[in-house]
Amino acid sequence: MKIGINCFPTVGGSGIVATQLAIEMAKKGHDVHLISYDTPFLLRTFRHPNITLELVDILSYPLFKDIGAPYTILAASKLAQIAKKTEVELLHIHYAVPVGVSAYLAKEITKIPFAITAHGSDIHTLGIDPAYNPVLSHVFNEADGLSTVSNYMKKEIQEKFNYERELEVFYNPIDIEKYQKIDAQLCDFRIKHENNFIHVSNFRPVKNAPFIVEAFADVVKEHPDTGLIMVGEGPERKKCEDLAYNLGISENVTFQGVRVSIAPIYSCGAALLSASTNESFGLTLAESMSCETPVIAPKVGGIPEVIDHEENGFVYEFGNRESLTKYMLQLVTDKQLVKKMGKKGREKVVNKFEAGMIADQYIKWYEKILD
Ligand code: GMT
Repeated sequence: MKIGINCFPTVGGSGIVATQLAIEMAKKGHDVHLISYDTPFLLRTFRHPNITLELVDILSYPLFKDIGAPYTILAASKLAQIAKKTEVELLHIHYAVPVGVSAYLAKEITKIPFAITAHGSDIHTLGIDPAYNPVLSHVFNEADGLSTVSNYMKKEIQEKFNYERELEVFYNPIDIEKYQKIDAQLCDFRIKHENNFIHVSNFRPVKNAPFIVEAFADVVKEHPDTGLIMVGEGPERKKCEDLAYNLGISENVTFQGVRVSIAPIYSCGAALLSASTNESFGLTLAESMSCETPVIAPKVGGIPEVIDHEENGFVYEFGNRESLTKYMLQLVTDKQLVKKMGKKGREKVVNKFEAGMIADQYIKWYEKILD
């Protein structure tokens, strides 16, 4: 097959999922044209002859200084060019805003079919807003295929977009070779504390990261030799740093910035913590589970589809700090439980989220669309 896959190049989940899919397809012998405005994060450390990188030209103009370059048009032109110049049979757009609209335009120009995978905030934050909803509803109904990443998201789309056609659910693909437990002794990462909790995010307000720092401070009161390792970069990172300082736990909290290799960090955790206000799936939860580290996350969005409560982690009521700290303390004091839940988590990832298997599901979907 020859597929054009469009995504954001940043460390965000939709870009990672799209690039992982491109990698799996390339390994299976398919040709992928990966389209973005910069080299996607995973492609910086991976090369494959079956993957061609297609860059959207960002042509700006002084008149656009307040609104930014009209990316929808620029991407549409690129998609139309790819449709004309290459033998790509289908365009697959990851994250509906704004390139879903570009693909719709490219089809108007070239007749190339397109499919969209909605990932999260393109639906539950932007998509439901009247500023985006009418255009997205139209585009979804005109698309040749629409998929999303959890049953929660499927319901959201059906309810909020007047969408009654077929809607597939494909969970996030996890590279189970890359994400596997690494012996703490072999970690390229110096562990300062006896027990560690991990948080991995882009520190956007939706991740609610300061809540994690507050809950962690409660745990430190009882177990001073506990660390919190915060990975990633984003708007609320500094707020977390200041909060850690004000709560007198700066020594316990380390900020690692964006990391290419995080399996060693997941591997040294008693648990990965999430406090998100919404999460369509929760890619980092599944990555952590793949490394045999249990997860503690709120009962929002698609998270209950990823975590089986008390099996491979804990799900707490959103905003309930007492409940979060209770589960953290339980794991700090029970290493056997960490191990048991970790094994169950890995099992779930291997059976439900393994990247090659998820890629096969996408490929079947492409075949159905093109049939
Ligand atoms: O939707 C977003 O906020 C951004 C998106 C991204 O591009 O980073 O993340 C979403 O897509 C991931 C991959 O499908 C999911 O694992 C994340 O749960 C989801 N984020 C949210 O729903 C907040």
